[in-house]
Amino acid sequence: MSLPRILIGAPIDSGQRRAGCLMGPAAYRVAGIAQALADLGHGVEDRGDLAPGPLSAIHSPNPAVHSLAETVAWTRALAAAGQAAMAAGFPIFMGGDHSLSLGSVAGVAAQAAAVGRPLFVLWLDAHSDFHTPLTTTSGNLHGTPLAYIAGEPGFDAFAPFPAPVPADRICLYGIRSIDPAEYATMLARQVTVVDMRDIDESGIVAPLRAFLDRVRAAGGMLHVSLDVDFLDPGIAPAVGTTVPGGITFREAHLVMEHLHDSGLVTSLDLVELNPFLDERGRTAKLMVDLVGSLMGRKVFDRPTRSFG
Ligand code: HAR
Ligand code: MN
Ligand code: MN
Ligand code: MN
Repeated sequence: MSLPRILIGAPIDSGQRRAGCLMGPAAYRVAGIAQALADLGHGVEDRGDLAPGPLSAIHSPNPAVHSLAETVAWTRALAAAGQAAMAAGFPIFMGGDHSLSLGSVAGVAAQAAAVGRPLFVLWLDAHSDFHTPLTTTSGNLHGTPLAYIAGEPGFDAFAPFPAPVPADRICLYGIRSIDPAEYATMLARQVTVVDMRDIDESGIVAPLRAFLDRVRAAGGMLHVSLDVDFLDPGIAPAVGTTVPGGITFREAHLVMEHLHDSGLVTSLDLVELNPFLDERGRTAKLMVDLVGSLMGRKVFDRPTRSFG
């Protein structure tokens, strides 16, 4: 039997300004995420929804930043729950906006360090989320988690990231919106960025396969962070920050199938779903279907088909 799939609800929406992401965990449950995993033969444990701890009075030197204390409190709660879940199985963090990953990946990274294995991060997103609290102009902390994960300075209000992930273990995929400050940092650090032009020119599989080969060669664990806006808005309208020209239905399932067959994925974030913006639950259902493909659903399995 595979590791139990551990569902962790994180109704966090302090990382941006549009209300609704806090309904995300409920929408995933209504869309049948637990049953979908059980149908694929996985044990499932739903640990319910987390809550942030008490808030402390903290302020950012950058006046644009909002809801810092809430986001710090959520990060602490998520890191603790994430590390515990990682020690017990395969955590699936159901957000919540993308500031969730400040905490989920902190917990996952702490546990990877505890077992002495290198952690890799695959960021499936329209956006690069590589701001720091000092460089963000929107003040929305959902645009910052990758910089925290990479160990960039500027996160003084947060606990130090437990085991920063070196740039060469981070791959951004599906990117089509980068702010100038993020661009400068990512260029300097040599993070792998697979943007939509790369995908149009190479196809959806080749750059993914190259990254997965690196994870495998290093004996790594792989955290996948799936932002709803990775997908094209035409198939996934329930997100506050849509960017045109996204990943198609077929490309998205193919990514998930390759991730499954690689056997490398050890934890997953589902972020930015805003059910208030959805159309009859179609985005929530699509996300659950994609989780199904990532967790082993096949249309037609045959031993000669090789992925990864
Ligand atoms: N870069 C922009 C900002 O910092 C947009 C960030 C939007 N992020 C997300 N997650 N929706 O990817 O405000
Ligand atoms: Mn809000
Ligand atoms: Mn994001
Ligand atoms: Mn995004």
